[in-house]
Amino acid sequence: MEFNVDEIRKDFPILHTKNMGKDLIYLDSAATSQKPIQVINAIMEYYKTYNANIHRGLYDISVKATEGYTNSKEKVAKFINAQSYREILYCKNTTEAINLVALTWAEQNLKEGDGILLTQMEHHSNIVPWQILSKKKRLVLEYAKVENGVINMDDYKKKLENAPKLVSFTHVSNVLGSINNVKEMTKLAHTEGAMVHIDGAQSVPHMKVNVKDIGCDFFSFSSHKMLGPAGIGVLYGKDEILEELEPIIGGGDMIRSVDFEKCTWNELPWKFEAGTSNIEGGIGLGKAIEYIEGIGIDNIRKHEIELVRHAIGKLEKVEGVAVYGPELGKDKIEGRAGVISFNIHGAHPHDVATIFNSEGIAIRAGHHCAMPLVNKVLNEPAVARMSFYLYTKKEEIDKAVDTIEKVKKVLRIKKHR
Ligand code: 7TS
Repeated sequence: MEFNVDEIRKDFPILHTKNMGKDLIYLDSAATSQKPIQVINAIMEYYKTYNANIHRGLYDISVKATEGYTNSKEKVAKFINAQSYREILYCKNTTEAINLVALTWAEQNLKEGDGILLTQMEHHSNIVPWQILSKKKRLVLEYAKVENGVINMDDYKKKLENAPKLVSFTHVSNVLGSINNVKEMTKLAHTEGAMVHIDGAQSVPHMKVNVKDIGCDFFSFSSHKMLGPAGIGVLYGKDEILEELEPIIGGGDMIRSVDFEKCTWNELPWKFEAGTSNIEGGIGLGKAIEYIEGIGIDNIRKHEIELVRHAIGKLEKVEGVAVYGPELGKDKIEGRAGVISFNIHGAHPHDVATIFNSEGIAIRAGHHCAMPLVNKVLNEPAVARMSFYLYTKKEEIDKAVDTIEKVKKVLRIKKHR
């Protein structure tokens, strides 16, 4: 199918609304994506016509709801090339998915003195659960260095020599936009005998991800960043690993049988999903994947590469603007996702975002839940960030770049030397 951004935008009602009386320009898709009408309608249809609990009804609408929920797991499995939907655990979001790895596999397998290797570009959700666990079990946390916007692979290899038991890293940085070579990183970690978890919150929505090809043991992502509803996220885990793990939340649906003294677990993936599930979330996520597949994930990636090329080309010409991330240059664009963090010399990013808002433009400013990266590696208190998706237009980026001049004027920033 021909990729046509104007046609795509017709599916997103919010893109036709106003912000501060101006046409909304939404450049914060790394925080959360907008939702197409197909997803909104799928959720509405569920509530209007077949709302029922799943896995328990013998009546038609419950069977239909169960099918909708289970089918969505099959779609997720196919989308990331998992073996089967047994490997797809639903939870709240990427954060909860990572915590689930910490509270199950890591809790059940690590002991005092064991190491966990992360990188300096992680989101807090891939730092804090490990810090909590490390404190409890006296583990050793290390971070592979980030330099010039990318992971220093020599440092990564050196830290792997300390034989960490688990390595957990992001696929795409939500601040730098860098795309990590996760297949190579996984291979290296496995060679040293480590388990591998990958945070795919910023990759799965934007590029083809094949967990089997990558070879990782666990992989996490969120529905709300990939056109689906909030409140549902995915933890992929290899069947044989999940099979061995003990569940941590007990209750209805996750058991096969319960007696007064003991119980037995349900089969995967239900062993990890106690209680009534986020049914509308599953159905909405299934529809979001259908939508992405209709457009083609590779077409989305191509569109975003063009947007980044366009944005970098424009930003490079603006005086007094620092762009963070992997080295620039035309041949390097493909190593970047549609995330561009920047600062305007002499302007606090919060002022930048406020002035952008007055022009109808939504961007994010702050530490982007990656304080160690922003404060210690980039050495900034905060950065402003534009992020793109399939519905972003070059004209919107032009408007954003033009607004930088307005920021300079409003804040009376003198010519930068
Ligand atoms: N990992 C990465 C790389 C992320 O970018 C985010 C969210 C998360 C994990 C957590 O996802 P959640 O769905 O559990 O919240 N990132 C951002 C962001 O960049 N701006 O707002 C949320």
